[in-house]
Amino acid sequence: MDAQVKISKGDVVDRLLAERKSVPGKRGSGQAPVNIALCKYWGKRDENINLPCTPSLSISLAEFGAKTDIEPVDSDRDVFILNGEVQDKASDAASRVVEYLDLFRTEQERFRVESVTNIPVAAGLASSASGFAALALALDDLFEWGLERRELSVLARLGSGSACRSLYGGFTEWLVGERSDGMDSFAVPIETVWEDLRIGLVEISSAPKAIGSRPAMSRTVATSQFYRCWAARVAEDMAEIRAAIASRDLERLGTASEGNALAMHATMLDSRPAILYWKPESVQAMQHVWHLRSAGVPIFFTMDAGPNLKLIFEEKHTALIESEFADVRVEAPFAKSIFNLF
Ligand code: 2P0
Repeated sequence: MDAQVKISKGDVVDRLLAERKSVPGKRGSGQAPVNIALCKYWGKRDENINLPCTPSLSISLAEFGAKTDIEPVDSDRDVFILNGEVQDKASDAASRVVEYLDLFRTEQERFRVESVTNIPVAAGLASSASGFAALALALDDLFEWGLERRELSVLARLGSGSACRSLYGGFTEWLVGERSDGMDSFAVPIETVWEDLRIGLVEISSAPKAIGSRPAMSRTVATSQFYRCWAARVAEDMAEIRAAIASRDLERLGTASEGNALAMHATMLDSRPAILYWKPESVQAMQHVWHLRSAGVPIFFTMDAGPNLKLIFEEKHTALIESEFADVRVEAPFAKSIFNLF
């Protein structure tokens, strides 16, 4: 494919839906889990259609996610209701939903989208990934496209990159792909079940971030010299994390995941101007993890584009972790079957 041709989201949708129905039914719904990256997505090779520079790998949380219902409305504008509240059409959340719906509708069609999330506001988890995955599923239901998961993963990716990983429970890998239209850049499930694995959510701050992950990623790619090492870092960490999952080796999983998160933040620190999401309490919590580890407790952390920590450990250390980290919320990613969140 000619790398010079600029592909739009509309082009991708046309390719995926060429032979599909374009008349909506009465109603559609979908639900999708939150995911936490163990090997991070940081940096796009195409900002138009959210194509990543590197592959990434995540774990979905069994109990947190979004459920979305959609129906056509006889109105001159869309309505987006989030957790029972109608969102102002100028808000970031509503405009992203409206822009996404524009990809699928005829000029006159308007929709009512009602989304409910059960993600605790204070848990420090992003909701856009589960939100766009649930919306892609709801649209598939509404239009009766009957798309495969990997095609839905491509559609979800157009809303938010990491949303492509929220189409599955458990471990998921987002394949980087090489095509300029991104048809080979979608997520696939990793079949391993690791029942004893636990994720601890440590909330440091729920204040709005100084810079969103989208512009932060873009600035890192444009200005960070350290970013030039990122692809090699990811290649090594992906191999480690895949092997650790296959053998259910916590030490190996935690070492590679924690190191990958720190390396991502290092690329941000080397950006001009520098980007630092950590608070003093984030550093304290990291040092506490290291202190516990030096005392023989196998516990690791990962961090995303924010100040909060996600702890990685096994079930047998739950009581200890709960006593060491006040207010930690412990999640069992394999506790329930997903897509049955509500
Ligand atoms: C991740 N993050 O892998 C990484 C780690 C944040 C840090 O994916 O612009 O909201 O919609 O593609 O997916 C956050 O970025 O960005 C993210 P867009 P997205 O989970």
